[in-house]
Amino acid sequence: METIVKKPKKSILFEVAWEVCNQVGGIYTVIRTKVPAMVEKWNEDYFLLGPYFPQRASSEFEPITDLDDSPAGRIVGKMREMGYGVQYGYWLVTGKPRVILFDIAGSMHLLDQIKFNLWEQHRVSTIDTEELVNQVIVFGDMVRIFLQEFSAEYAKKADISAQFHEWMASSGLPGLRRDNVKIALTFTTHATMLGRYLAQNVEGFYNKLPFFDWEHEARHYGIVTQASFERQAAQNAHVLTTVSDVTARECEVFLGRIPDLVTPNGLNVMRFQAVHEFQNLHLKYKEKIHEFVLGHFFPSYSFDLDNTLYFFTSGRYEFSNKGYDLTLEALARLNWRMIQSGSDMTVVMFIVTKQPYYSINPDVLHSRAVLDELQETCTAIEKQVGEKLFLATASGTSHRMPDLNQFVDEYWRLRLRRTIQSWKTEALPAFVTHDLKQEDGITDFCRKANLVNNERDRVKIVYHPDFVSSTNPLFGLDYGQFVRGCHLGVFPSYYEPWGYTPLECVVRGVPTVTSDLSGFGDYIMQIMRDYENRGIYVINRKTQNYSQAADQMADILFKFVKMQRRDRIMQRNRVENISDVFDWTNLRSYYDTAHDLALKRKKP
Ligand code: G6P
Ligand code: 1S3
Repeated sequence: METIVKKPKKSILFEVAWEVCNQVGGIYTVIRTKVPAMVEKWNEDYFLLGPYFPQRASSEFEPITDLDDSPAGRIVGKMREMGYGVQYGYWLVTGKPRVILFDIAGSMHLLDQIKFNLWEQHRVSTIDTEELVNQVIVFGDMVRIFLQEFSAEYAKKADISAQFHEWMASSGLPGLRRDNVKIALTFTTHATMLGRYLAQNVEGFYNKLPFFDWEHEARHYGIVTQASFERQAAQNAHVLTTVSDVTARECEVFLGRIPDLVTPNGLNVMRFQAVHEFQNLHLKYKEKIHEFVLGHFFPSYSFDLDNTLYFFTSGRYEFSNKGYDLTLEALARLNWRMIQSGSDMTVVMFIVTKQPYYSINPDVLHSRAVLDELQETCTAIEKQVGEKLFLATASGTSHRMPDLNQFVDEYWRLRLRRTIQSWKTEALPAFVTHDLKQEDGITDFCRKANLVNNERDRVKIVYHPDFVSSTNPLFGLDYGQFVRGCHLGVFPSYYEPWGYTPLECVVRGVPTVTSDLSGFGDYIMQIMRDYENRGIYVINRKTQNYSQAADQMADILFKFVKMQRRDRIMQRNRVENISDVFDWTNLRSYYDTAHDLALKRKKP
C-alpha cells in the first residue's frame, strides 16, 4: 500500500512596527538590528510591515516595481485594486528584508469609518484624538486588512505568524482575533503608556504600582485611546511579551495580563578579529575628543589631558526618567571628593540630549576656530623652521646649534602672536555648548550646585543639547565613534523598560553605569555575578532612596577615577567580552519561543 507523506507546512512571519523604515526611537534599533538573525532563520518567508512616509523611506527603501507572483506580491496587488496605497520592496539595511509599507495619507478619508468600527466592535473611544493617533488608527486598519487577505488565501498552505511591536502597530490586532483570522498573534510591548506618564509624575511610582486604576489614570492623562489600544492588543494576542521583568510588572497592572515571556533586546554585534583593534579605536577617537576639550577649556585654563577621563550620558530629554538628576547629583559629590582628596585627575562629563536651541554658542564655535588657526600656524612654522634649519646645517654655514628664531619670518611671528591674543580669555568655559531657548533641569542644577567649570573643579560639564553626528562642527565624530572615545557611559535611569545606551557601550568595550530599574540592568543582574568587575555598574534604585543612590554612584565614579590606565584597559577588554551575550543570533531564540507558543495556542 502506498503511504502518503504529508508535506510539512510552510511557515511565514510578518513583523509589524511603526518604526519599520521610520526611525523614531528604540524600537527602530530592535527591529533593524534583529533583521540579519531573522532572515537567517526565515529567509524569503519573513516580511516587515510599516507605515509609508515617502521622505523618510526615500533613503532606506527600494521598491520592487514589478509585483512578483509571490503570495505577498499578490496581496499587495489586491490591496491596490481595493484602492489602498501599498508599497512593496526592500529595506536597505543589513539583511535586506522584504517590506510592505502602507500609505496612510492616501487612506485618511476612511478614518471616521474605522473609528466607528473600533467603537462598535471593541468599545475603544477615539474622540478628538491627535494627528499621530489618527495615523496609527489608519495604519493599524491597513495592516489588519492585509493580514486578513493573506490568511484567506494562504492559511491552508502555511502556518502564518504575526509579531506586533507596541500599541502604535497594533490597533488592528483585536479585529484579527475577533474575526478569527488564522494567524498566530504575538504582541510585544516596549513600555507601557501609563508607566511612562506615571513614573515621571508620581513620586514613589514603584511602591504605588500595584494600586493604580488604569482607566482612571488614562483619563487623567488624556491617553484613553492609546492605553486602550495597548490593553486590547495585550489581551487579544495569543502571546504577550515585553522586554524586561521590570516592564512585565507594569503589564500586569496596566494591561491586565502577565506576559507569557520576556524577550530581551540585542544588537547585531560585529566584533573585531584582533582584540586590540577596539582599543586602538578608543585611543583614536579619544584624541578627537581631546581636540574639542583643548579648544573649549584651554583658552580659560589648562589641565593635564593625559590624566583626563571622559564620561557621558545620552538619550531623550526625560530629566528624571533617564536619571539625569541622579547623575548630576553624583557628579557634584564626586567633584567635592576629588577636590578634598587633591586628585590630579580631571573628569569631563558630556551630557548629550535634544533640547530646543537657537544655535551653537558663538564663543564655543570661536574657540574651536581659533584652535584650528593655532594648529595651522604652528604647522606652518614647524615646516618653515625645518626647511631652513636643514639648509643651514647642510650648507655648513654654522658649526654650532643655530638660533631657531631666525628661521621664522615676520609674517608667521605676527600671525602667531595675534592668534595667541585671541585665544586666551578671562571667562569660564561655557558649560552649555548651545544657546538654549530656555533653561532646563540640567542648567538649573549646574547653576545651583555651582558646577559651572570653575578652574578648581575637578569635574567639568559639557552639556550638548543636540545629538552627536559626524557633521557636528564641535566633535566631528558620529555617535558610535564618540562613545568609543569616552571612558564611561552613565545611565542610572529611573524608568527604562530596556535601555540600549549602556548596551551600546558594552559592545564597543566601554564600561557603563546602569540601574536595577532599567531592563538592561535587571537582566545583567540575573545572568551574571561579576558584572561590576566586568565594567557594568548597577545602581540600586529599587531599595535605596535618592540620596543613598547618589552616594553609591559617587563611590563608584570615584573608584573609577582612581583606577590606573592598565586597569582601565583590562576592564575594557572584559566588558567587550560580554558582547556576544547580546547578539541577536543568541537572543532571537526568545522570539522563536514566543512564535512557537502563539502557533500552538492558535490551533483549535
Ligand atoms: C587603548 C590603547 C592604548 C592607550 C589606552 C589609553 O587601550 O590601545 O595604547 O594607552 O587606550 O587608555 P585610557 O583609558 O587612558 O584612555
Ligand atoms: C522603548 O523606547 P524608549 O526609549 O521610549 O523601547 C526601547 C526598545 O525596546 C527600550 O530600550 C526603551 O527602554 C523603551 O523606552
